[in-house]
Amino acid sequence: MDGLREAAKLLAQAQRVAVFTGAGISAESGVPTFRDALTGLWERFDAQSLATPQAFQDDPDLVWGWYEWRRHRVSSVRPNPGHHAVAAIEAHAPQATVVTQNVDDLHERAGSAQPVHLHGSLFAPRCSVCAEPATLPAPAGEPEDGRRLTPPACATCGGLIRPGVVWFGEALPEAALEAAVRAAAGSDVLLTIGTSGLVYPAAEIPRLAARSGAAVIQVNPQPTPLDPIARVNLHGPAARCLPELVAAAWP
Ligand code: BV8
Ligand code: ZN
Repeated sequence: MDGLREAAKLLAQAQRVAVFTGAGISAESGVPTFRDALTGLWERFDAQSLATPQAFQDDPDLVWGWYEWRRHRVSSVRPNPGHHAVAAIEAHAPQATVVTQNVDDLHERAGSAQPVHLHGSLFAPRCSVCAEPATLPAPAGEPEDGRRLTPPACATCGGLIRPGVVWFGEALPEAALEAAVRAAAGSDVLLTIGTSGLVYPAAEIPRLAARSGAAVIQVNPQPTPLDPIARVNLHGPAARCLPELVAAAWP
């Protein structure tokens, strides 16, 4: 049976579905994936060194400028058919949980009710000193790629506002990680979509699902370290494969 038919059969029969997404699901909306996020000025920097507390401490204007550029980019694009297909899975499956590594809001804007954000969000800035949530001005004109921007000051304590994302070396939000582990361990099917499966502990999620007996279906144009644990590998772009999968599972 070809991959799509087998995946559709698994999905249609599943009672509890976990959907695990990475930057690849937002690629066709025009959001650069993590590894090629560094377009323009950012080519000189390695994302993994910019997405750290140290980088923010050393040069808050550079880091804040990068995140504000990314937030404006996300606000200026739209969810793609891949995001909408994930919302359709949530509507059809008896029980479904969306867990994302992405810090964009495209799942929400496509209709997913409460995606679990393992790595936080571009839209939840907070004070780097007292952790007070901060409100951000609606994106004005997109800061041109790579402009430095001075982070606003916290209204409560005057500390620097930081992006509400999880940086390398920072712990994931406990509640989010727990919800993701519960969803993976309890799933019959886990769909892993558009992730290189390289960053931990998030990358444990699909592996945990497989260990717990779930059938893992991977959607990615490239091979990844998750290939061996996938029951089905759909080698194609999410914006094409996911709508095809939903149409085949629930004709
Ligand atoms: C932590 C937010 C400890 C910020 C991100 C073992 C255990 C625990 C930790 C570690 C460990 N080993 C190493 C570590 C440290 C580190 C880590 O994993 N390093 C890696 C590089 C080895 N982990 C951490 O630091 C984590 N913290 O462990 O803290 C701790 C514990 C207690 C107390 C204190 C400390 C925190 C990691 C979180 C980092 N933050 N994002 C921001 O966005 O700026 S990570 C970021 O990169 C993403 O969120 C994502 O998780 C990760 C990888 O990105 P992907 O989403 O996979 O995207 P990528 O670009 O890599 O790939 C895109 C894929 O899409 C590709 O496969 C491509 O083929 C595919 N694709 C392209 N187009 C399409 C497509 N697919 C479908 N359709 C398409 N059209
Ligand atoms: Zn503060």
